[in-house]
Formats: sequence, structure tokens, C-alpha cells
Amino acid sequence: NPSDCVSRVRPPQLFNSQNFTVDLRMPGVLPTESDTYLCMAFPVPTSRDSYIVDFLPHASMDTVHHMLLFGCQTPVSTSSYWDCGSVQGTCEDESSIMYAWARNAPPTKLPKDVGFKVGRNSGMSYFVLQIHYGDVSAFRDHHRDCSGLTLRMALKPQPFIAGIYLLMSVDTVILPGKKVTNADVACDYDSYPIYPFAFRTHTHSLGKVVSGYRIRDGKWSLIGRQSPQLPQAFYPANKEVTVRYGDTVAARCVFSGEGRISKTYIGGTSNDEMCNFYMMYYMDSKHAVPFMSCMETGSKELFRHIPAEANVPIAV
Ligand code: IYT
Ligand code: CU
Ligand code: CU
Repeated sequence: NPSDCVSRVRPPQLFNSQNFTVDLRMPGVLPTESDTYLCMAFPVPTSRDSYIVDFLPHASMDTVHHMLLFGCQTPVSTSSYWDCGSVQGTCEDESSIMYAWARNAPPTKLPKDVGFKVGRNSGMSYFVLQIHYGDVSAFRDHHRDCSGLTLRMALKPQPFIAGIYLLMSVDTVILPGKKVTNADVACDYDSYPIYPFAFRTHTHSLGKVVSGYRIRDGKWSLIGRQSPQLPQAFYPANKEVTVRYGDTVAARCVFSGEGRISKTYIGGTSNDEMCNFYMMYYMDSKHAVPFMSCMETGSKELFRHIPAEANVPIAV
């Protein structure tokens, strides 16, 4: 839609002294190959602490496969857009995912009174937008794409801060032909209470099902379970399950090595695998931690008690 491209130069729009919007759009790109990943960095337009309170996606359904929004201090590049298809091509430093849009999945809304804290003073100076262009046959007419996101921002401190807890495996090896390999990750939780409200799973093509749990007094409670072969958006989490000091958080990814002739390791290419379970949570702003992660291999003893559902592949 060419009119999408007209509005991309819109400067931050001020509605009143408290609220504004920021447009993050591709600058009229023409990907030439299917499965192109393009990234673009945008400086956070204010040095003051501000809060993302809503995301409005603008994506061409026939070409955009997914869009991810990251926040970080040092993007790989700040000049126009770049190809970010290879391993970790978004930020030089630690980046945190804040939003995922995937074709054919409903986008998640932040709950009321919840915002992602950004701003040059809160260690988040740049937004990086990543767009995966899937099938580029719709570009045969040489039109240019300006897909992206509009962020609704507030300057007023929000009562709750949104954050991401990432559980990931770093050491899984999948043997060729082996029908089932589990990647188990678990960590003790030792911070203030978090309220998970959405979750996202990520593997490459060998992943069958990914599940995340809270373990309290030996009892496993499901936070979310999904097939990583479905659109990798954030799906609603089981709202009853909150996590507090003394709990354990755990995730299992189930892989199949069928169809492979050599070992598969964790890595960045599509021949490698990943095992990720992301929880999007909110936390009281008084002691908010915007990003946490867990990379510890879960013990056999602990995972003896994982509910059977975690081993049941989800049909796609
Ligand atoms: C090795 C691996 O599992 N990489 C994942 C998780 C990851 C995300 C971020 C690792 C780091 C990060 O800074 I953000 I270090 C991974 O790359 N996942 C992809 C995207 O890069 C986010 C995904 O789609 O979940
Ligand atoms: Cu994609
Ligand atoms: Cu990956």
C-alpha cells in the first residue's frame, strides 16, 4: 500500500504533554529474495523515561511473515536499514524483545496500567525493528514496502512495568534420526513477584512443542504451551500462575532428529536449532526488572515430575 509509505516520515506526534506516538517503518524497501530479514534502528525520541503502552502493527499480509521489536543500547547499524538474516544481527549489546507480530496470529495487547519502560536514561536508547519478508512474489510489481509499527507512548509513569523472562537452552544436541530429544531448562526465581500475561516459543524446524511452568512446593503449573511451528507470536498465558521468590521456572522443548543425517546443535542458522520460551510479564514499578533469563540445564530429578502434556506434540 503506497499510502503507508507516505506517513512514514511523520515525526513523533504529540497529543498532549503526556502522550505521543512513534512510527517505526521500513523506508520503502524492495526485498529481492524470499526469506529476507531486514532491520532498522530508531533512536528513542526522548531522553526522558517513557513507556510503551500500545503497539499498532502495519504489515502487508502477503509479504511480511513476522515482525519483531527489540530494545537496546547499541544497534548493529544506525544508518537506514540492513540485512539482519545472519546470526544475531540486531544489536551489539544485549537486546530485549518487546513485541512480536506473526502472520495469522492475533497480536497481544499490554494490560491496562502496564508499559515497557524506555528512554535514553533507562538503558534503552534504540528500537530495532526486524521484518522477515517471506514470499517476495508480491514484489514482482516493484512496489516498495513500508511495513512497521506505531508505538503509543506515555510519559506518565505506569503502575506496572512490562518485562521479558527468557528461558533458553545452550547445550542441546539432537542426534540424527532420534525421534525424541528434550531440552530442559530451569532456574530458581529469586526476585520480586512477576505476573506473566503472554508467552512466545521459538525453535527452528525440528521443534514439536515448547512448554513453560512454575514449580512451587513440588507442584507444576502451566504458564503456556505451544507448537513452535505455529506463528511465533506472543500468546495469552495462564493468568492464574504468578511467579515469586522461592519458585522455580522451567521449560521443555521437544525435538525430533528425524530427517537429519548429522548432529544438530544450538546455533543461529536454519540448520541449527534453538529452544526458547519467553514470558512477557508485568511487575510492580517500585522494583521492576525489565529483563531476566535462565540458561541452566534442568536436572533429571526435577524433570521426572513434569506433566505428561509437555511431551505431547501439538498438531499443526
Ligand atoms: C541461541 C538462542 O537461543 N538465541 C535466541 C534467544 C536469544 C534472544 C535474544 C538470545 C539472545 C538474545 O539477545 I533477544 I543472546 C534467539 O536468537 N531467538 C530469536 C530472536 O533472535 C529473538 C527468536 O526469534 O526468538
Ligand atoms: Cu518469519
Ligand atoms: Cu532461532
